[in-house]
Amino acid sequence: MKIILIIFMISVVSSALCGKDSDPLKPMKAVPSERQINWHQMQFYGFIHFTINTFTGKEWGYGDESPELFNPSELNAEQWAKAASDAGMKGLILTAKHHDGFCLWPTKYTEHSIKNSPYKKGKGDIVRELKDACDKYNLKFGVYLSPWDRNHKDYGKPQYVEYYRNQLRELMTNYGDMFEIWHDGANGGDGYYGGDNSTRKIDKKTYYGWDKTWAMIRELQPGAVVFSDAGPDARWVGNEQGFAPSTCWASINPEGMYPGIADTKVLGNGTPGGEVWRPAEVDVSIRDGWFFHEDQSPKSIEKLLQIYFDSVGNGANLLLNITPDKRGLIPDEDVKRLKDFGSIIKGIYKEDLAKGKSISVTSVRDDSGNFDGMNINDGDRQTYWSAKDKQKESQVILDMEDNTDFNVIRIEEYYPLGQRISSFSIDIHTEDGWQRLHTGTTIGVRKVIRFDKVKADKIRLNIEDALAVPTISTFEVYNAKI
Ligand code: FUL
Repeated sequence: MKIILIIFMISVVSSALCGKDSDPLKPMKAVPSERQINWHQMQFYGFIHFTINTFTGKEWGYGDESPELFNPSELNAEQWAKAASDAGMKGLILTAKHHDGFCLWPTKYTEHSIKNSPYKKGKGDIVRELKDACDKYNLKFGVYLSPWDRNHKDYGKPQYVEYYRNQLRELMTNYGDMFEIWHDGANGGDGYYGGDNSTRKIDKKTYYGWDKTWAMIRELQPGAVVFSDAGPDARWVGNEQGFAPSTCWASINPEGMYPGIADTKVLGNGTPGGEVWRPAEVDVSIRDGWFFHEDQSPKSIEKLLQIYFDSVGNGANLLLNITPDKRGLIPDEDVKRLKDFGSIIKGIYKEDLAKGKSISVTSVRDDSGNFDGMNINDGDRQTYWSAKDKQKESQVILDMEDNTDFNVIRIEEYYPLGQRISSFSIDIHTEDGWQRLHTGTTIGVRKVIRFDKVKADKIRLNIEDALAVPTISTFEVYNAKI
């Protein structure tokens, strides 16, 4: 009897100290991998489109351009990295080789490269220069290596696929850790092809042997997210205008999708309850073209902000392209635009007005403490609230105590357990009672919404429908100068 009593007391004391065992929440079928979670946290990074096209004024080089044309007079990769860092970007992806086949590093597999250009008398290596600059500015680094190669004589034959893999291996072995490898799905068919000047058709489903290539990437760069129209880690959002649709699921059913073959609507919206976690990345250029052209100018701050809310705000990652000019420098106007944009975005998140305010929820999953409402606004996006099992409709009410001005709300589901919410609304309590502020569909990894400034003393999140019992890891409120 004594022993039983002692055991009972120990268990009471330990549950008081550690919280009761909680009832584990069943994950959705599709959940992110660790590399995808790290990638989601980056949110915003940059693309650098720079190659022989910068000197010819083209967007797609034919593949017959002489390496002699590549001669940036003042190239400074640290200027690129600083501009990216000032913009708030967390990494840079470089076009190591675009469709024209010209390589920005001295690859041993072709003569069509920087080693036969006047740049640094053939001793240059822009992949190395940018990687070092990224290290200096604490940016992650990645490469774009175009599968389509309009220069290579063997394009369309099995030998070219070996060449492509050899180049990838070279890049992934000699330049340190990479956070993303970018496979473009574009292919126009015609090209120089070693002087053949022909049109070569390939079967996008089978030609490149993607499974083998991706297995090699996994082996050499296990932390790198592989991007293409069809993943396998991140998917193209289906447009180059700078937005993810407001309904954007991170999950998708992958059948029939290959790099260069995918339904753009599905790429945009994703698939509720889809089989695999394959989130969207929004790629868009700061200027009209992907490469620098004299007669173009950078997008306005208002346009960039709209792109930010329509991409990052809809749970996608934003890949904003910047265009070094013929000097090898990002034009002053763009540098300034990026810096201004970066400080505005940083300014939005200066003070979370919801943090630590009292919060009430319709139900809590259990009394372990692991799913409490206060996890939503404790300033930690890793802790979360969840309702009782099967309770898909729920409300969260945040008491702001006083009338408070705000114009931005940021919400996240606890997405390591999968994406659940399919319909929600937000109400505010003002002197005139409760009013509807916003209605939406998905939240997922992130929903950041902006609206004209309102004043309210309470904010209510109504979760109206979900695929499974919902989770919310953060609900943040900002009064931003935008
Ligand atoms: C497209 C390419 O054809 C463009 O030139 C650019 O590289 C863009 C990011 O992807 O598919």
